[in-house]
Amino acid sequence: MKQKLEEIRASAMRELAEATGPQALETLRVKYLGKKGEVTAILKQMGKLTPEERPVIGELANKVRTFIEEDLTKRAAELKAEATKKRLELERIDVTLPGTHRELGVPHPLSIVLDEIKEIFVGMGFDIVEGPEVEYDYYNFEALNIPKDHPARDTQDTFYINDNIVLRTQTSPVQIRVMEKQQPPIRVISPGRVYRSDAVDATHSPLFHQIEGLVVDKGVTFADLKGTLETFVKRLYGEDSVVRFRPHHFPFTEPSAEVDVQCFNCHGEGCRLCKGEGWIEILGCGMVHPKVLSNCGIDPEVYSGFALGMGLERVVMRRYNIDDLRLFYENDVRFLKQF
Ligand code: 2NL
Repeated sequence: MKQKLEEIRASAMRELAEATGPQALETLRVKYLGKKGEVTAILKQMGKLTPEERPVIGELANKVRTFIEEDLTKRAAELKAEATKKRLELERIDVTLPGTHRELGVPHPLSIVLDEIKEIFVGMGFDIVEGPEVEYDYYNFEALNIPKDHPARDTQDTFYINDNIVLRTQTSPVQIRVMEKQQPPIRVISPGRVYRSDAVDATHSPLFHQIEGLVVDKGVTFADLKGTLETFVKRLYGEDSVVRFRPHHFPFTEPSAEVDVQCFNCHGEGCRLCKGEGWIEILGCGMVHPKVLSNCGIDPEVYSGFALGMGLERVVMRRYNIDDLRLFYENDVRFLKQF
């Protein structure tokens, strides 16, 4: 019996060393220590032994059981450590590898400058309004005092949807709609897409962007127009900018003017940038024509106002020294990434 116990101990040791997982360990535990296990079988046969043999074999059997129990625990810990090591090996990452780079977009140059322009006008108390790009002939021309025979109305210059409906050629119709709905005081700018039937080249596109502004209240004068626009130009081009108002004609304003800023490159001397002029035209403006006010239900005897309009593309081209308008619409990332 003593020899049998020694054999059990030896084979348990061998088999435990070969066990490869918790399932195998459990099987071995049952095989040796379970109710029908080999060590248990020995203990059950103790009755057959002489009183002298019993304590000796009993002690040995208990030792063997303890030994196997300890071995099971030890082997379980070993297997767990091995598994952890294997998993760590599998999950190993090389922190020195370059990361996967996510490309981040940037605002379009037209958006950058438009945001700046909006910010300046909002800072002076203007609201931003938007309106339809497909517009009635009435709002785009008639209400703005643009006569039926005006060249702007020519189908050569304007996209007609039908006799009454056009793609807006300026954002003024948005402001006409504001005046129709709302009595003064009015202080709004209307940025947006506008359309003209032009062939595409470096300086023309059938779609471009305009920003118009409108102020109507009691006692608004040309001095308010000059002050507001001078402030605007200085905020946009720098406080040391020199501004000039030059008489002009628009059907919807009277008197009207164009605003030039002195060339920042040659300071008025004349250079390539300003084409020898010394000045660069940036916007058109004027006092809202009384007929336009009355068209919208605003009494020109009580109220007066000024309006302005500018092309966004031209401002952006000058800002970034871009010589071809088509770059704005082609969405070539090599161009767009630079801003
Ligand atoms: C230019 C000139 C201008 C306006 C737009 C306007 C709007 C209303 C009433 C009166 Cl609702 N006028 N707009 C006035 C003067 C000039 O635009 O050169 N734009 C690119």
